[in-house]
Parts: sequence; structure tokens; C-alpha cells
Amino acid sequence: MSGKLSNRRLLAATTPIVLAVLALAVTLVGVPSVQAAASMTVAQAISGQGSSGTVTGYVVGQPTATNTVIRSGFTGDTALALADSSGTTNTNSMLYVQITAAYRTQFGLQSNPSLMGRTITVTGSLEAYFAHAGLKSPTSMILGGGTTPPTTAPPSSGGPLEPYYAAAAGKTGESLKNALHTIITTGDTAVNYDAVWNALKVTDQDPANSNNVILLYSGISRSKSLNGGNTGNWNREHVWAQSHGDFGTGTGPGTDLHHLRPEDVQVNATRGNKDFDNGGTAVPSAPGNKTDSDSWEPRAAVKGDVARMILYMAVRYEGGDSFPDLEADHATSGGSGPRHGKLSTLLQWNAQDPPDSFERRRNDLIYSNYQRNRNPFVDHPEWANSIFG
Ligand SMILES: [Ca+2]
Ligand SMILES: [Ca+2]
Ligand SMILES: [Ca+2]
Repeated sequence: MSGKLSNRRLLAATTPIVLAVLALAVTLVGVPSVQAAASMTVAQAISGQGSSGTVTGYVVGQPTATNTVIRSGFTGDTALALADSSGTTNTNSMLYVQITAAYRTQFGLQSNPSLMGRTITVTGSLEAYFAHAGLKSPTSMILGGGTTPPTTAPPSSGGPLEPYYAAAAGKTGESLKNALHTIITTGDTAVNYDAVWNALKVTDQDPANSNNVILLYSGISRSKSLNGGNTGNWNREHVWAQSHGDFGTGTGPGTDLHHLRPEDVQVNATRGNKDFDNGGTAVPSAPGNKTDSDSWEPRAAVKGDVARMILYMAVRYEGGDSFPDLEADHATSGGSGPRHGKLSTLLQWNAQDPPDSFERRRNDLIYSNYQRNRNPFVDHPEWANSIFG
């Protein structure tokens, strides 16, 4: 008797908890399925002319005639061209999108040239425009792609139920690394080296001045328009030095936005291809940074950023594609091997400088607007020690 009673009491006590857990599970499962509205590729929209639908693609220019799309010096806000790759120049692979008055302020290229290379999702009538495969009379235009909302992303903190990281739940060490590799290489896309310029103007925008980007090591806020190769310009710093694996600037690790940052041309050259470690003498043009013959120590505010970028590269590139298997190691000996040091220092830096809103926003934007993949260590810095500690 008493046993039954206590069982019943136990049941009464746990039922609300069970219901709450079920409700949470339904909520978590339900949200992504609602967001997963069918979005077609540009190729599908070209072959599906005569119907209507929702298309996601990269902004590749402004159409001005049937076979002419301009990529700079935009002359109007009334049309843009979409493609399935940000590097597309062949107009046969593009969809010409009519931008009606309601959308011109946000999506016209003359007003918003930085849209080049970004993804947008458009709903409308799939019909010829400029005597070319097109989409007219849009009823919705949003920044970002397909099944993901434009500027939101999976929660940056949270438990193992996070949908994006579901396959990594409960894992540690090598099996966590393998799960994360699969997660961040499934459905990801890459930008080409030219598109990196415009992407960095978005991902590294100065929160206090939308005309500027923040330079990684020097911390300087500099005009977005000063990108280039001359003194006083900023350029595309490969935090994982290109020579460590010799992957160059073909679309792949050399264009992966998760480790590319704007930096002053001369500071970038001074860092060169050095490994990362503590120590050295101060770098006058980049306050807070130090360097010696074989290593570079970034300023305190970006030490963790640097660590998480290197560790991302080690997990993202495992040699299963045409690129080398990149790995972090404990050396600062440089060389062309696909290795980058110094792991023990990087793990310290990851702990000292946790992700802040700038780094999280950057990760969100790369995920939603460019590569459809995330840096897991920005979302879960604790995973660095689980895998590499
Ligand atoms: Ca050193
Ligand atoms: Ca930081
Ligand atoms: Ca690797």
C-alpha cells in the first residue's frame, strides 16, 4: 500500500516536469520546421519560369540589358542579379530581379553597393525581366538565405538541444571534433577571394561607425573604402597563415571568412606567417601586440578571437577535400606544413578572452549571409579544451 502511494506521489510530482520537457522539445523541434519554407536555387528559378516562388541567391550585380550585368559603378536601384555562386559572371546563370519601390532603399545597388556578394531571399513572380530569366513584382525581400532567418542564428549559448549542434550533443574529444567537422561542412558554401573584400566590410564593421571596419591586431577603426595594397590601406589578413599548408587564395581555406580579418597592410606584413605565442617586443604600429623572430602575440582583446579562428580551421579542414588537413600544434617553427602554433598558448588565450558581442555577431553574419556554417568555438569556447586540451 505505502509503496503504491509513494509511486503515485512520485508520478504526481514528476508529471508537470515531464510535460514541461515535452513542451520544450516540441518548441525546439517546431521552430526550425516553420522556418524551413521551401526556397529554390537560382538554377531552379531559371528553369521554373512561369510560376511563382521564393529564391535564395548571391547578389552578383545590376542588370542593365539582356546580356549585361554591371558589378560596380551602379547606376540605379531598380534591378539586381542573383546567382548560386558569388563569383558568377555568366549572365546565363543569373536571375534578374525587379526591385519595386518598396524595396529600393534597402536592396537597390546604387544605394547599397555593399550588398554585392551577400545572399538574399526573394519571393515573387518568376517571369522574364530584361528579356531574361527573372523575378518580378516581389512580395518579400530579405537579407540572408533560405531556411535561416536573415540575421538571426541558432542560440549562441544554450544546452545540447541547440538544433545546429544536435549531432555533437554529449560528445567529447575526437568524437566531438568529428561531429563538429560534419556539422560545419554540411551545406556550407564558400565565397571567392574577391568577394572577401565586401564580406569583411559587413562582418568587421565598426559598431560605432558603419563607414569603418575594425582592424584585427591594431584595433584601428578605418574607412571601409581604404581597402587595397598601399600604405594606409587595409587588406585581407589570413589569421591561419596561408603558407602553413600553402593553400593559396583559391576558394576554400584561403577565402574562409572565419579566419579572415581586415588589417593594416604594413602590420599584416610584419605579422607575416609567424605562429602565435606570447613574447617579443612591442609592435609600434599595433599597440598591445608583440613579436619576436618566430611568433606574434596579438593584443589582449583579440587573443581569444585568434585562438578560436585557428581551432576552427583545424576542425573545418580535415583533408577530405582538395585541401590539406590543417592542425594546431605546439611548435613555433613556421614552415610550409599544414600546422599552426602554438596550441598550448592558444588554449590559454581562449580562456583569457571569451567571445564578445563583436565576435558573436561576426559568427552569426558569416553563418546567415555567407557560408552557412559557424565557428563552434565562438558558440562553445569550452569545446576547445575538450578537443585539444
Ligand atoms: Ca617566439
Ligand atoms: Ca575578444
Ligand atoms: Ca584538421
